[in-house]
Amino acid sequence: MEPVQLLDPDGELSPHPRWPLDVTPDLCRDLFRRMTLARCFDDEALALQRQGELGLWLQSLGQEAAQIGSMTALRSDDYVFPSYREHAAGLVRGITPAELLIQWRGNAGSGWDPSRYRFHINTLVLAAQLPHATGYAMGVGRDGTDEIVVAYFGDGATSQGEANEAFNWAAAAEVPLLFFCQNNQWAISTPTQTQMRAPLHQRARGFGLDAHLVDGNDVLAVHAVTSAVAAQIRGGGGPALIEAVTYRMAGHSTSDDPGRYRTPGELDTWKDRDPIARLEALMVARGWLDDELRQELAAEGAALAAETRRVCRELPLGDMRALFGSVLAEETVLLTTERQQYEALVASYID
Ligand SMILES: Cc1ncc(C[n+]2csc(CCOP(=O)(O)OP(=O)(O)O)c2C)c(N)n1
Ligand SMILES: [Mg+2]
Repeated sequence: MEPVQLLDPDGELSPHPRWPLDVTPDLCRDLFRRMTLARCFDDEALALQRQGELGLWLQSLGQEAAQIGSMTALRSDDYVFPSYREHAAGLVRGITPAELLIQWRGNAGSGWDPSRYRFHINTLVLAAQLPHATGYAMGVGRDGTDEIVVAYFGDGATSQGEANEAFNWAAAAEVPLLFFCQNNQWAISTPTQTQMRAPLHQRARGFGLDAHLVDGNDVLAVHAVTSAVAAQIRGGGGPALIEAVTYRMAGHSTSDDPGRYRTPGELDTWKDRDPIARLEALMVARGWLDDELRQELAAEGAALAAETRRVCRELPLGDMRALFGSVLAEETVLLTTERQQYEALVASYID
């Protein structure tokens, strides 16, 4: 099965009979702006980590189309469960740079109020958000509203039992849930092809999910497919899964060196399929991207980067002692020892 594609890597647009999309200058400009700004933010966060201002960063580089094409196809009250790489998706909901960064600076367990943005906190335990999302969607279904629930996860996460339990449970209970997999070809250093024998969209059908394969680096295809599938779920059509074929253009995290396992030339192949360059090629060919818009975007990107730097350095310190009391109802002997060691360490600081 070929992934749905509207825009080829050279920016050539071909309408798709099954997935119609009104490709207007405004839609393209909006998607291009969001993807460009998301990349500016991601670049700045990477620089901050390298300067010691963040403990860790997981880049969304290369996955902007998958995240932004899908998020912009949702309604603002649809509830989203991210994993941990969905910064571009979070920006679509208006989550601020400070809120997106604070967890990675180690100053808080999570950064934002999920109910305010209808965007759940990050889940770092792979696939744990999928049964959560299924249970949440079950509640939404029983409330009788027409909002839908969307859960983002990676290719590697689908090897977890919880992912497969959630697929089955969601299908059996017919909940209003869209599973959105960003298949970025890698789970740290494990390539997708050693992770599974049957492609995910095929496996999903075995669970009774309506499943689709889309070119995740084609923002227009992602937007068209997600819009149609979201409408189908909203109309009572039951849960569905979208597998977006994309590529993690950076390391897994800032602690990873992809040079140790990635084949030479692989990155170059995917650079030729860059989601932003592809939309840019279309817009240039149609006369939808002029110098004025480029300058406007460059200024907006520089301002976002400056704001990101400023707020990062000003993030308030969290009280890390809370970590010792927030998991177990009663403190164990081991936890007491560790808390006392931590308090002694903090007391030993000169400043
Ligand atoms: C249950 C669990 N096992 C292992 C890990 C360690 N781990 C963190 S990310 C990751 C790879 C995940 O790959 P994928 O789901 O494809 O997402 P990606 O990072 O590529 O976006 C692993 C193994 C974890 N966080 N949780
Ligand atoms: Mg992956």
